[in-house]
Amino acid sequence: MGYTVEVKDLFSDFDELLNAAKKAAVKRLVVAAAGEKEVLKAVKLAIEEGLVEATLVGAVAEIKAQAAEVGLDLSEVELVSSQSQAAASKRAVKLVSEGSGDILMKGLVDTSLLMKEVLNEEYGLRQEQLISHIAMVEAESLGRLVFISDGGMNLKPELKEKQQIIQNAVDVTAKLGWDEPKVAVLAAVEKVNPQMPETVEAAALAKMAQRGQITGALVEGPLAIDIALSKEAAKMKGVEGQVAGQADILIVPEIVAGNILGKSTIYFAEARIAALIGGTTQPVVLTSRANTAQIKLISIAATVLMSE
Ligand code: COD
Repeated sequence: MGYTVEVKDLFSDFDELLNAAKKAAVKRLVVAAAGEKEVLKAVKLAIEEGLVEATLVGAVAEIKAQAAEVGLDLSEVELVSSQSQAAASKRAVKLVSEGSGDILMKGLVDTSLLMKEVLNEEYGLRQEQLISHIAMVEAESLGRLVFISDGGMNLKPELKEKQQIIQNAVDVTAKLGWDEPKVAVLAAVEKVNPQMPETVEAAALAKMAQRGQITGALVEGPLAIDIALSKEAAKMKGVEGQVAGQADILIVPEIVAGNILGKSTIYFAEARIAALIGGTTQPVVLTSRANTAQIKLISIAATVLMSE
């Protein structure tokens, strides 16, 4: 029951992405520390939409109590007992790495705790490469989805790590149907200025992409965010190129910039953000406690498409 995403502009918003995921084969979602209402509401929605079957790992009595409150029928759901957040994270990661699940989802557990399990050398979901956080932003003002990386995992990545952060984002968007995404490596200006080291790195990354050290994408930088997103701004500043004004992926210099950028889109522009992890052997849904069930559902939908 294969499903192939056909056109790049298929997902101009989250509803389109969700509709595409509904046509994909059903996946098994394993939730680490699942005893939380919004998480269980999202699982309920994902089951109802035909996206997933679920394995819920955590304190079973708590899961049952919360499930009853949100009306999640547990008769078709697998429950795995683990008392602590740490034990639930480990068990959930192991289930996915052993092939008893297709997608890992973060429940009521700290990101760092779950990520340490994901990174575990013995049973984690890591490959050789760096793993990274990718935020998927739906902003009505832009009329398209834009990805931001890495505003959630790698604290102060160096050049080599940024190369992998870009490649992970490109690989994730490729799985979602982007043919040759346009990547803007962000800085405050477009000219290389040795006093702004991120401009030097951005230029190096663009050159690395030209030389085949990053594949499957058009990479340009340094670009300020207005130039990356707005054709008018790019025109006014006389910045040409295939990425200016049309970036699909924004690469930020470090976690603080990415975190502030991502959260700003929500509070200044009423954007919706879903989060994923790139570079792992299996897709990981990384949601924040502030996310509604609907947004958690969108993250699940994206990972369902990624596992096709
Ligand atoms: N990709 C691959 N391997 C990694 C990565 C990575 N991103 N980070 C660490 N490793 C490997 C290291 O090479 C090492 O082998 C092992 O994992 C442990 O490395 P440490 O000790 O440097 O890493 P940790 O365990 O201290 O931290 C890794 C975290 C992902 C937990 C850490 O980077 C973190 O807490 N990031 C921020 C997460 C967060 O709070 N996000 C929320 C923001 S909204």
